[in-house]
Amino acid sequence: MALQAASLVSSAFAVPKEVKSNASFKDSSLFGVSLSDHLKANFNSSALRSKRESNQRVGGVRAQTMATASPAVNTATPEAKKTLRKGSVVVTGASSGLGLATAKALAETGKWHVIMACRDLLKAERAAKSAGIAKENYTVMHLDLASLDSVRQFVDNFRRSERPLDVLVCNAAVYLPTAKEPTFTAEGFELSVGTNHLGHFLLSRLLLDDLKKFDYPSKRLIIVGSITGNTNTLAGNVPPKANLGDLRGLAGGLNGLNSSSMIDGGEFDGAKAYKDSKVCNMLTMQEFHRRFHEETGITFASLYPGCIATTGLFREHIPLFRLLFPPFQKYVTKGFVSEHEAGKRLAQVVSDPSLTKSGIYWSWNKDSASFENQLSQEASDADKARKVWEISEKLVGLA
Ligand code: LMG
Ligand code: NDP
Ligand code: PMR
Repeated sequence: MALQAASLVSSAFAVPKEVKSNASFKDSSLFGVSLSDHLKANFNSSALRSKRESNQRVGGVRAQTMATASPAVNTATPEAKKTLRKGSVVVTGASSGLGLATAKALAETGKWHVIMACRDLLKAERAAKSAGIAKENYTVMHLDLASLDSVRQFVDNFRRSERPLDVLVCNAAVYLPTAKEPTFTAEGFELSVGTNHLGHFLLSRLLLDDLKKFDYPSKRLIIVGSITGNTNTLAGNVPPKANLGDLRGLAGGLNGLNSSSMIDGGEFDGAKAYKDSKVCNMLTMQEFHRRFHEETGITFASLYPGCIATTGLFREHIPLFRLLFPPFQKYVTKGFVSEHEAGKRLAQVVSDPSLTKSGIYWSWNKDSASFENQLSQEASDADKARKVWEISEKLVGLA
């Protein structure tokens, strides 16, 4: 145990080569923060702030709250359309936590119509109401990421609604830290990786065509990542650590029958499966960037929004954990962030004109300034990203 803790501490405190020269000890190792990146991010955001006003579009889209409501594309001339209509953003898992806070933050600007893509329509509708999101600024549509049929159905429904797609936010996730045995999606994939990665993988692959179609000034595809999938941080070194290994379990379909339910082929571990799924999310974002950024101009991004220790993500954890985790993050690690603050951060990645750079994993400092963070070695391994992409294509029926 002592040995384990010691190795945990030493690897967590190792300073990444790239930031050695100008990052402080605390910046680079504890929270994965590089001071130089922080300064760069600050500079960029103030330099580009003046562009913001001219880039923001207001107006045109009709209010609706039903998935089946009539088309809402602005019928003005292409030029007018470019300058007049609201942005249209799909947020998965917008019925609670980060997704809901992001939907609220975007809706409140009056410049976005949020499509809340949720598995529980009633819960989503209630959540939107109690968060005070104005009716004309959101639409709830059904999406269960644990079923690939549901993902395809969502894409069909979305297309039939004839709404534009300007930004897609892959936010939904499940975390099953106390599960002793694996559970599975409709197609038989282990639930955490099946939902968090494979469901989103299919969704974003299908909706890429839709993103390409519309002429919004800044189109983005965002996949929420996390610090706990990054082993170059202290948080990422709390066992069990993320590790995709040689992907043998993923290649076998994660079905727990003729293959392991874990990506690396090991024994089922719910906390590890979640962290592995976040590594897949971050790898997928970079593979999208490599394959499609130049051709499409779409911005591909991931982020760590901070430790939002109060969300529903921890609903399956033991009550003692849920009680102690928020004060631990607030007062010990100081990594805590409120749902409101985290929602503003993700909303920034959706709409801030200073965050158009593609292929970036965004994080924030304590004063909530965004910076380009460094991913762990595994989460930035281009060869692994390609392999995860190719295997995932087969699993979801795209190849
Ligand atoms: C597994 O447990 C779970 O079994 C699994 O279900 C899943 O949740 C998984 O990764 C997720 O974790 C991991 C287990 C192993 O961790 C624990 O059991 C820790 C329980 C504590 C939970 C946190 C909330 C409660 C905190 C109590 C608040 C009191 C404050 C005490 C502060 C103590 C700080 C350490 O974890 C380990 O093996 C841990 C190994 C030993 C930990 C040593 C950590 C060394 C780090 C150095 C200290 C740095 C302190 C923080 C930085 C402060 C900087 C200002
Ligand atoms: P929540 O549990 O509050 O929100 C997760 C959302 O995902 C819920 O709306 C949930 O729906 C939805 N969801 C779960 N399964 C499915 C499914 N099969 N189909 C459709 N939607 C589904 O957690 P958070 O807000 O904390 O998590 C949001 C994102 O933030 C996740 O990607 C998580 O990994 C990430 N994150 C969170 C951190 C934190 O500290 N909380 C830190 C870093 C990253 P329902 O309401 O119906 O349950
Ligand atoms: Mg972690 C140093 C800072 C830090 C940060 C920013 C997080 C974030 N955590 C940190 C440190 C620690 N955590 C330490 C030192 C411990 C051992 C006491 C610790 C423990 C811990 C547990 C048991 N932490 C956790 C858990 C969870 O169950 C959460 C998890 O891993 O879910 C996959 C979690 C988290 N810690 C975080 C964040 C953001 C989480 C939520 C998980 C996520 O969404 O990635």
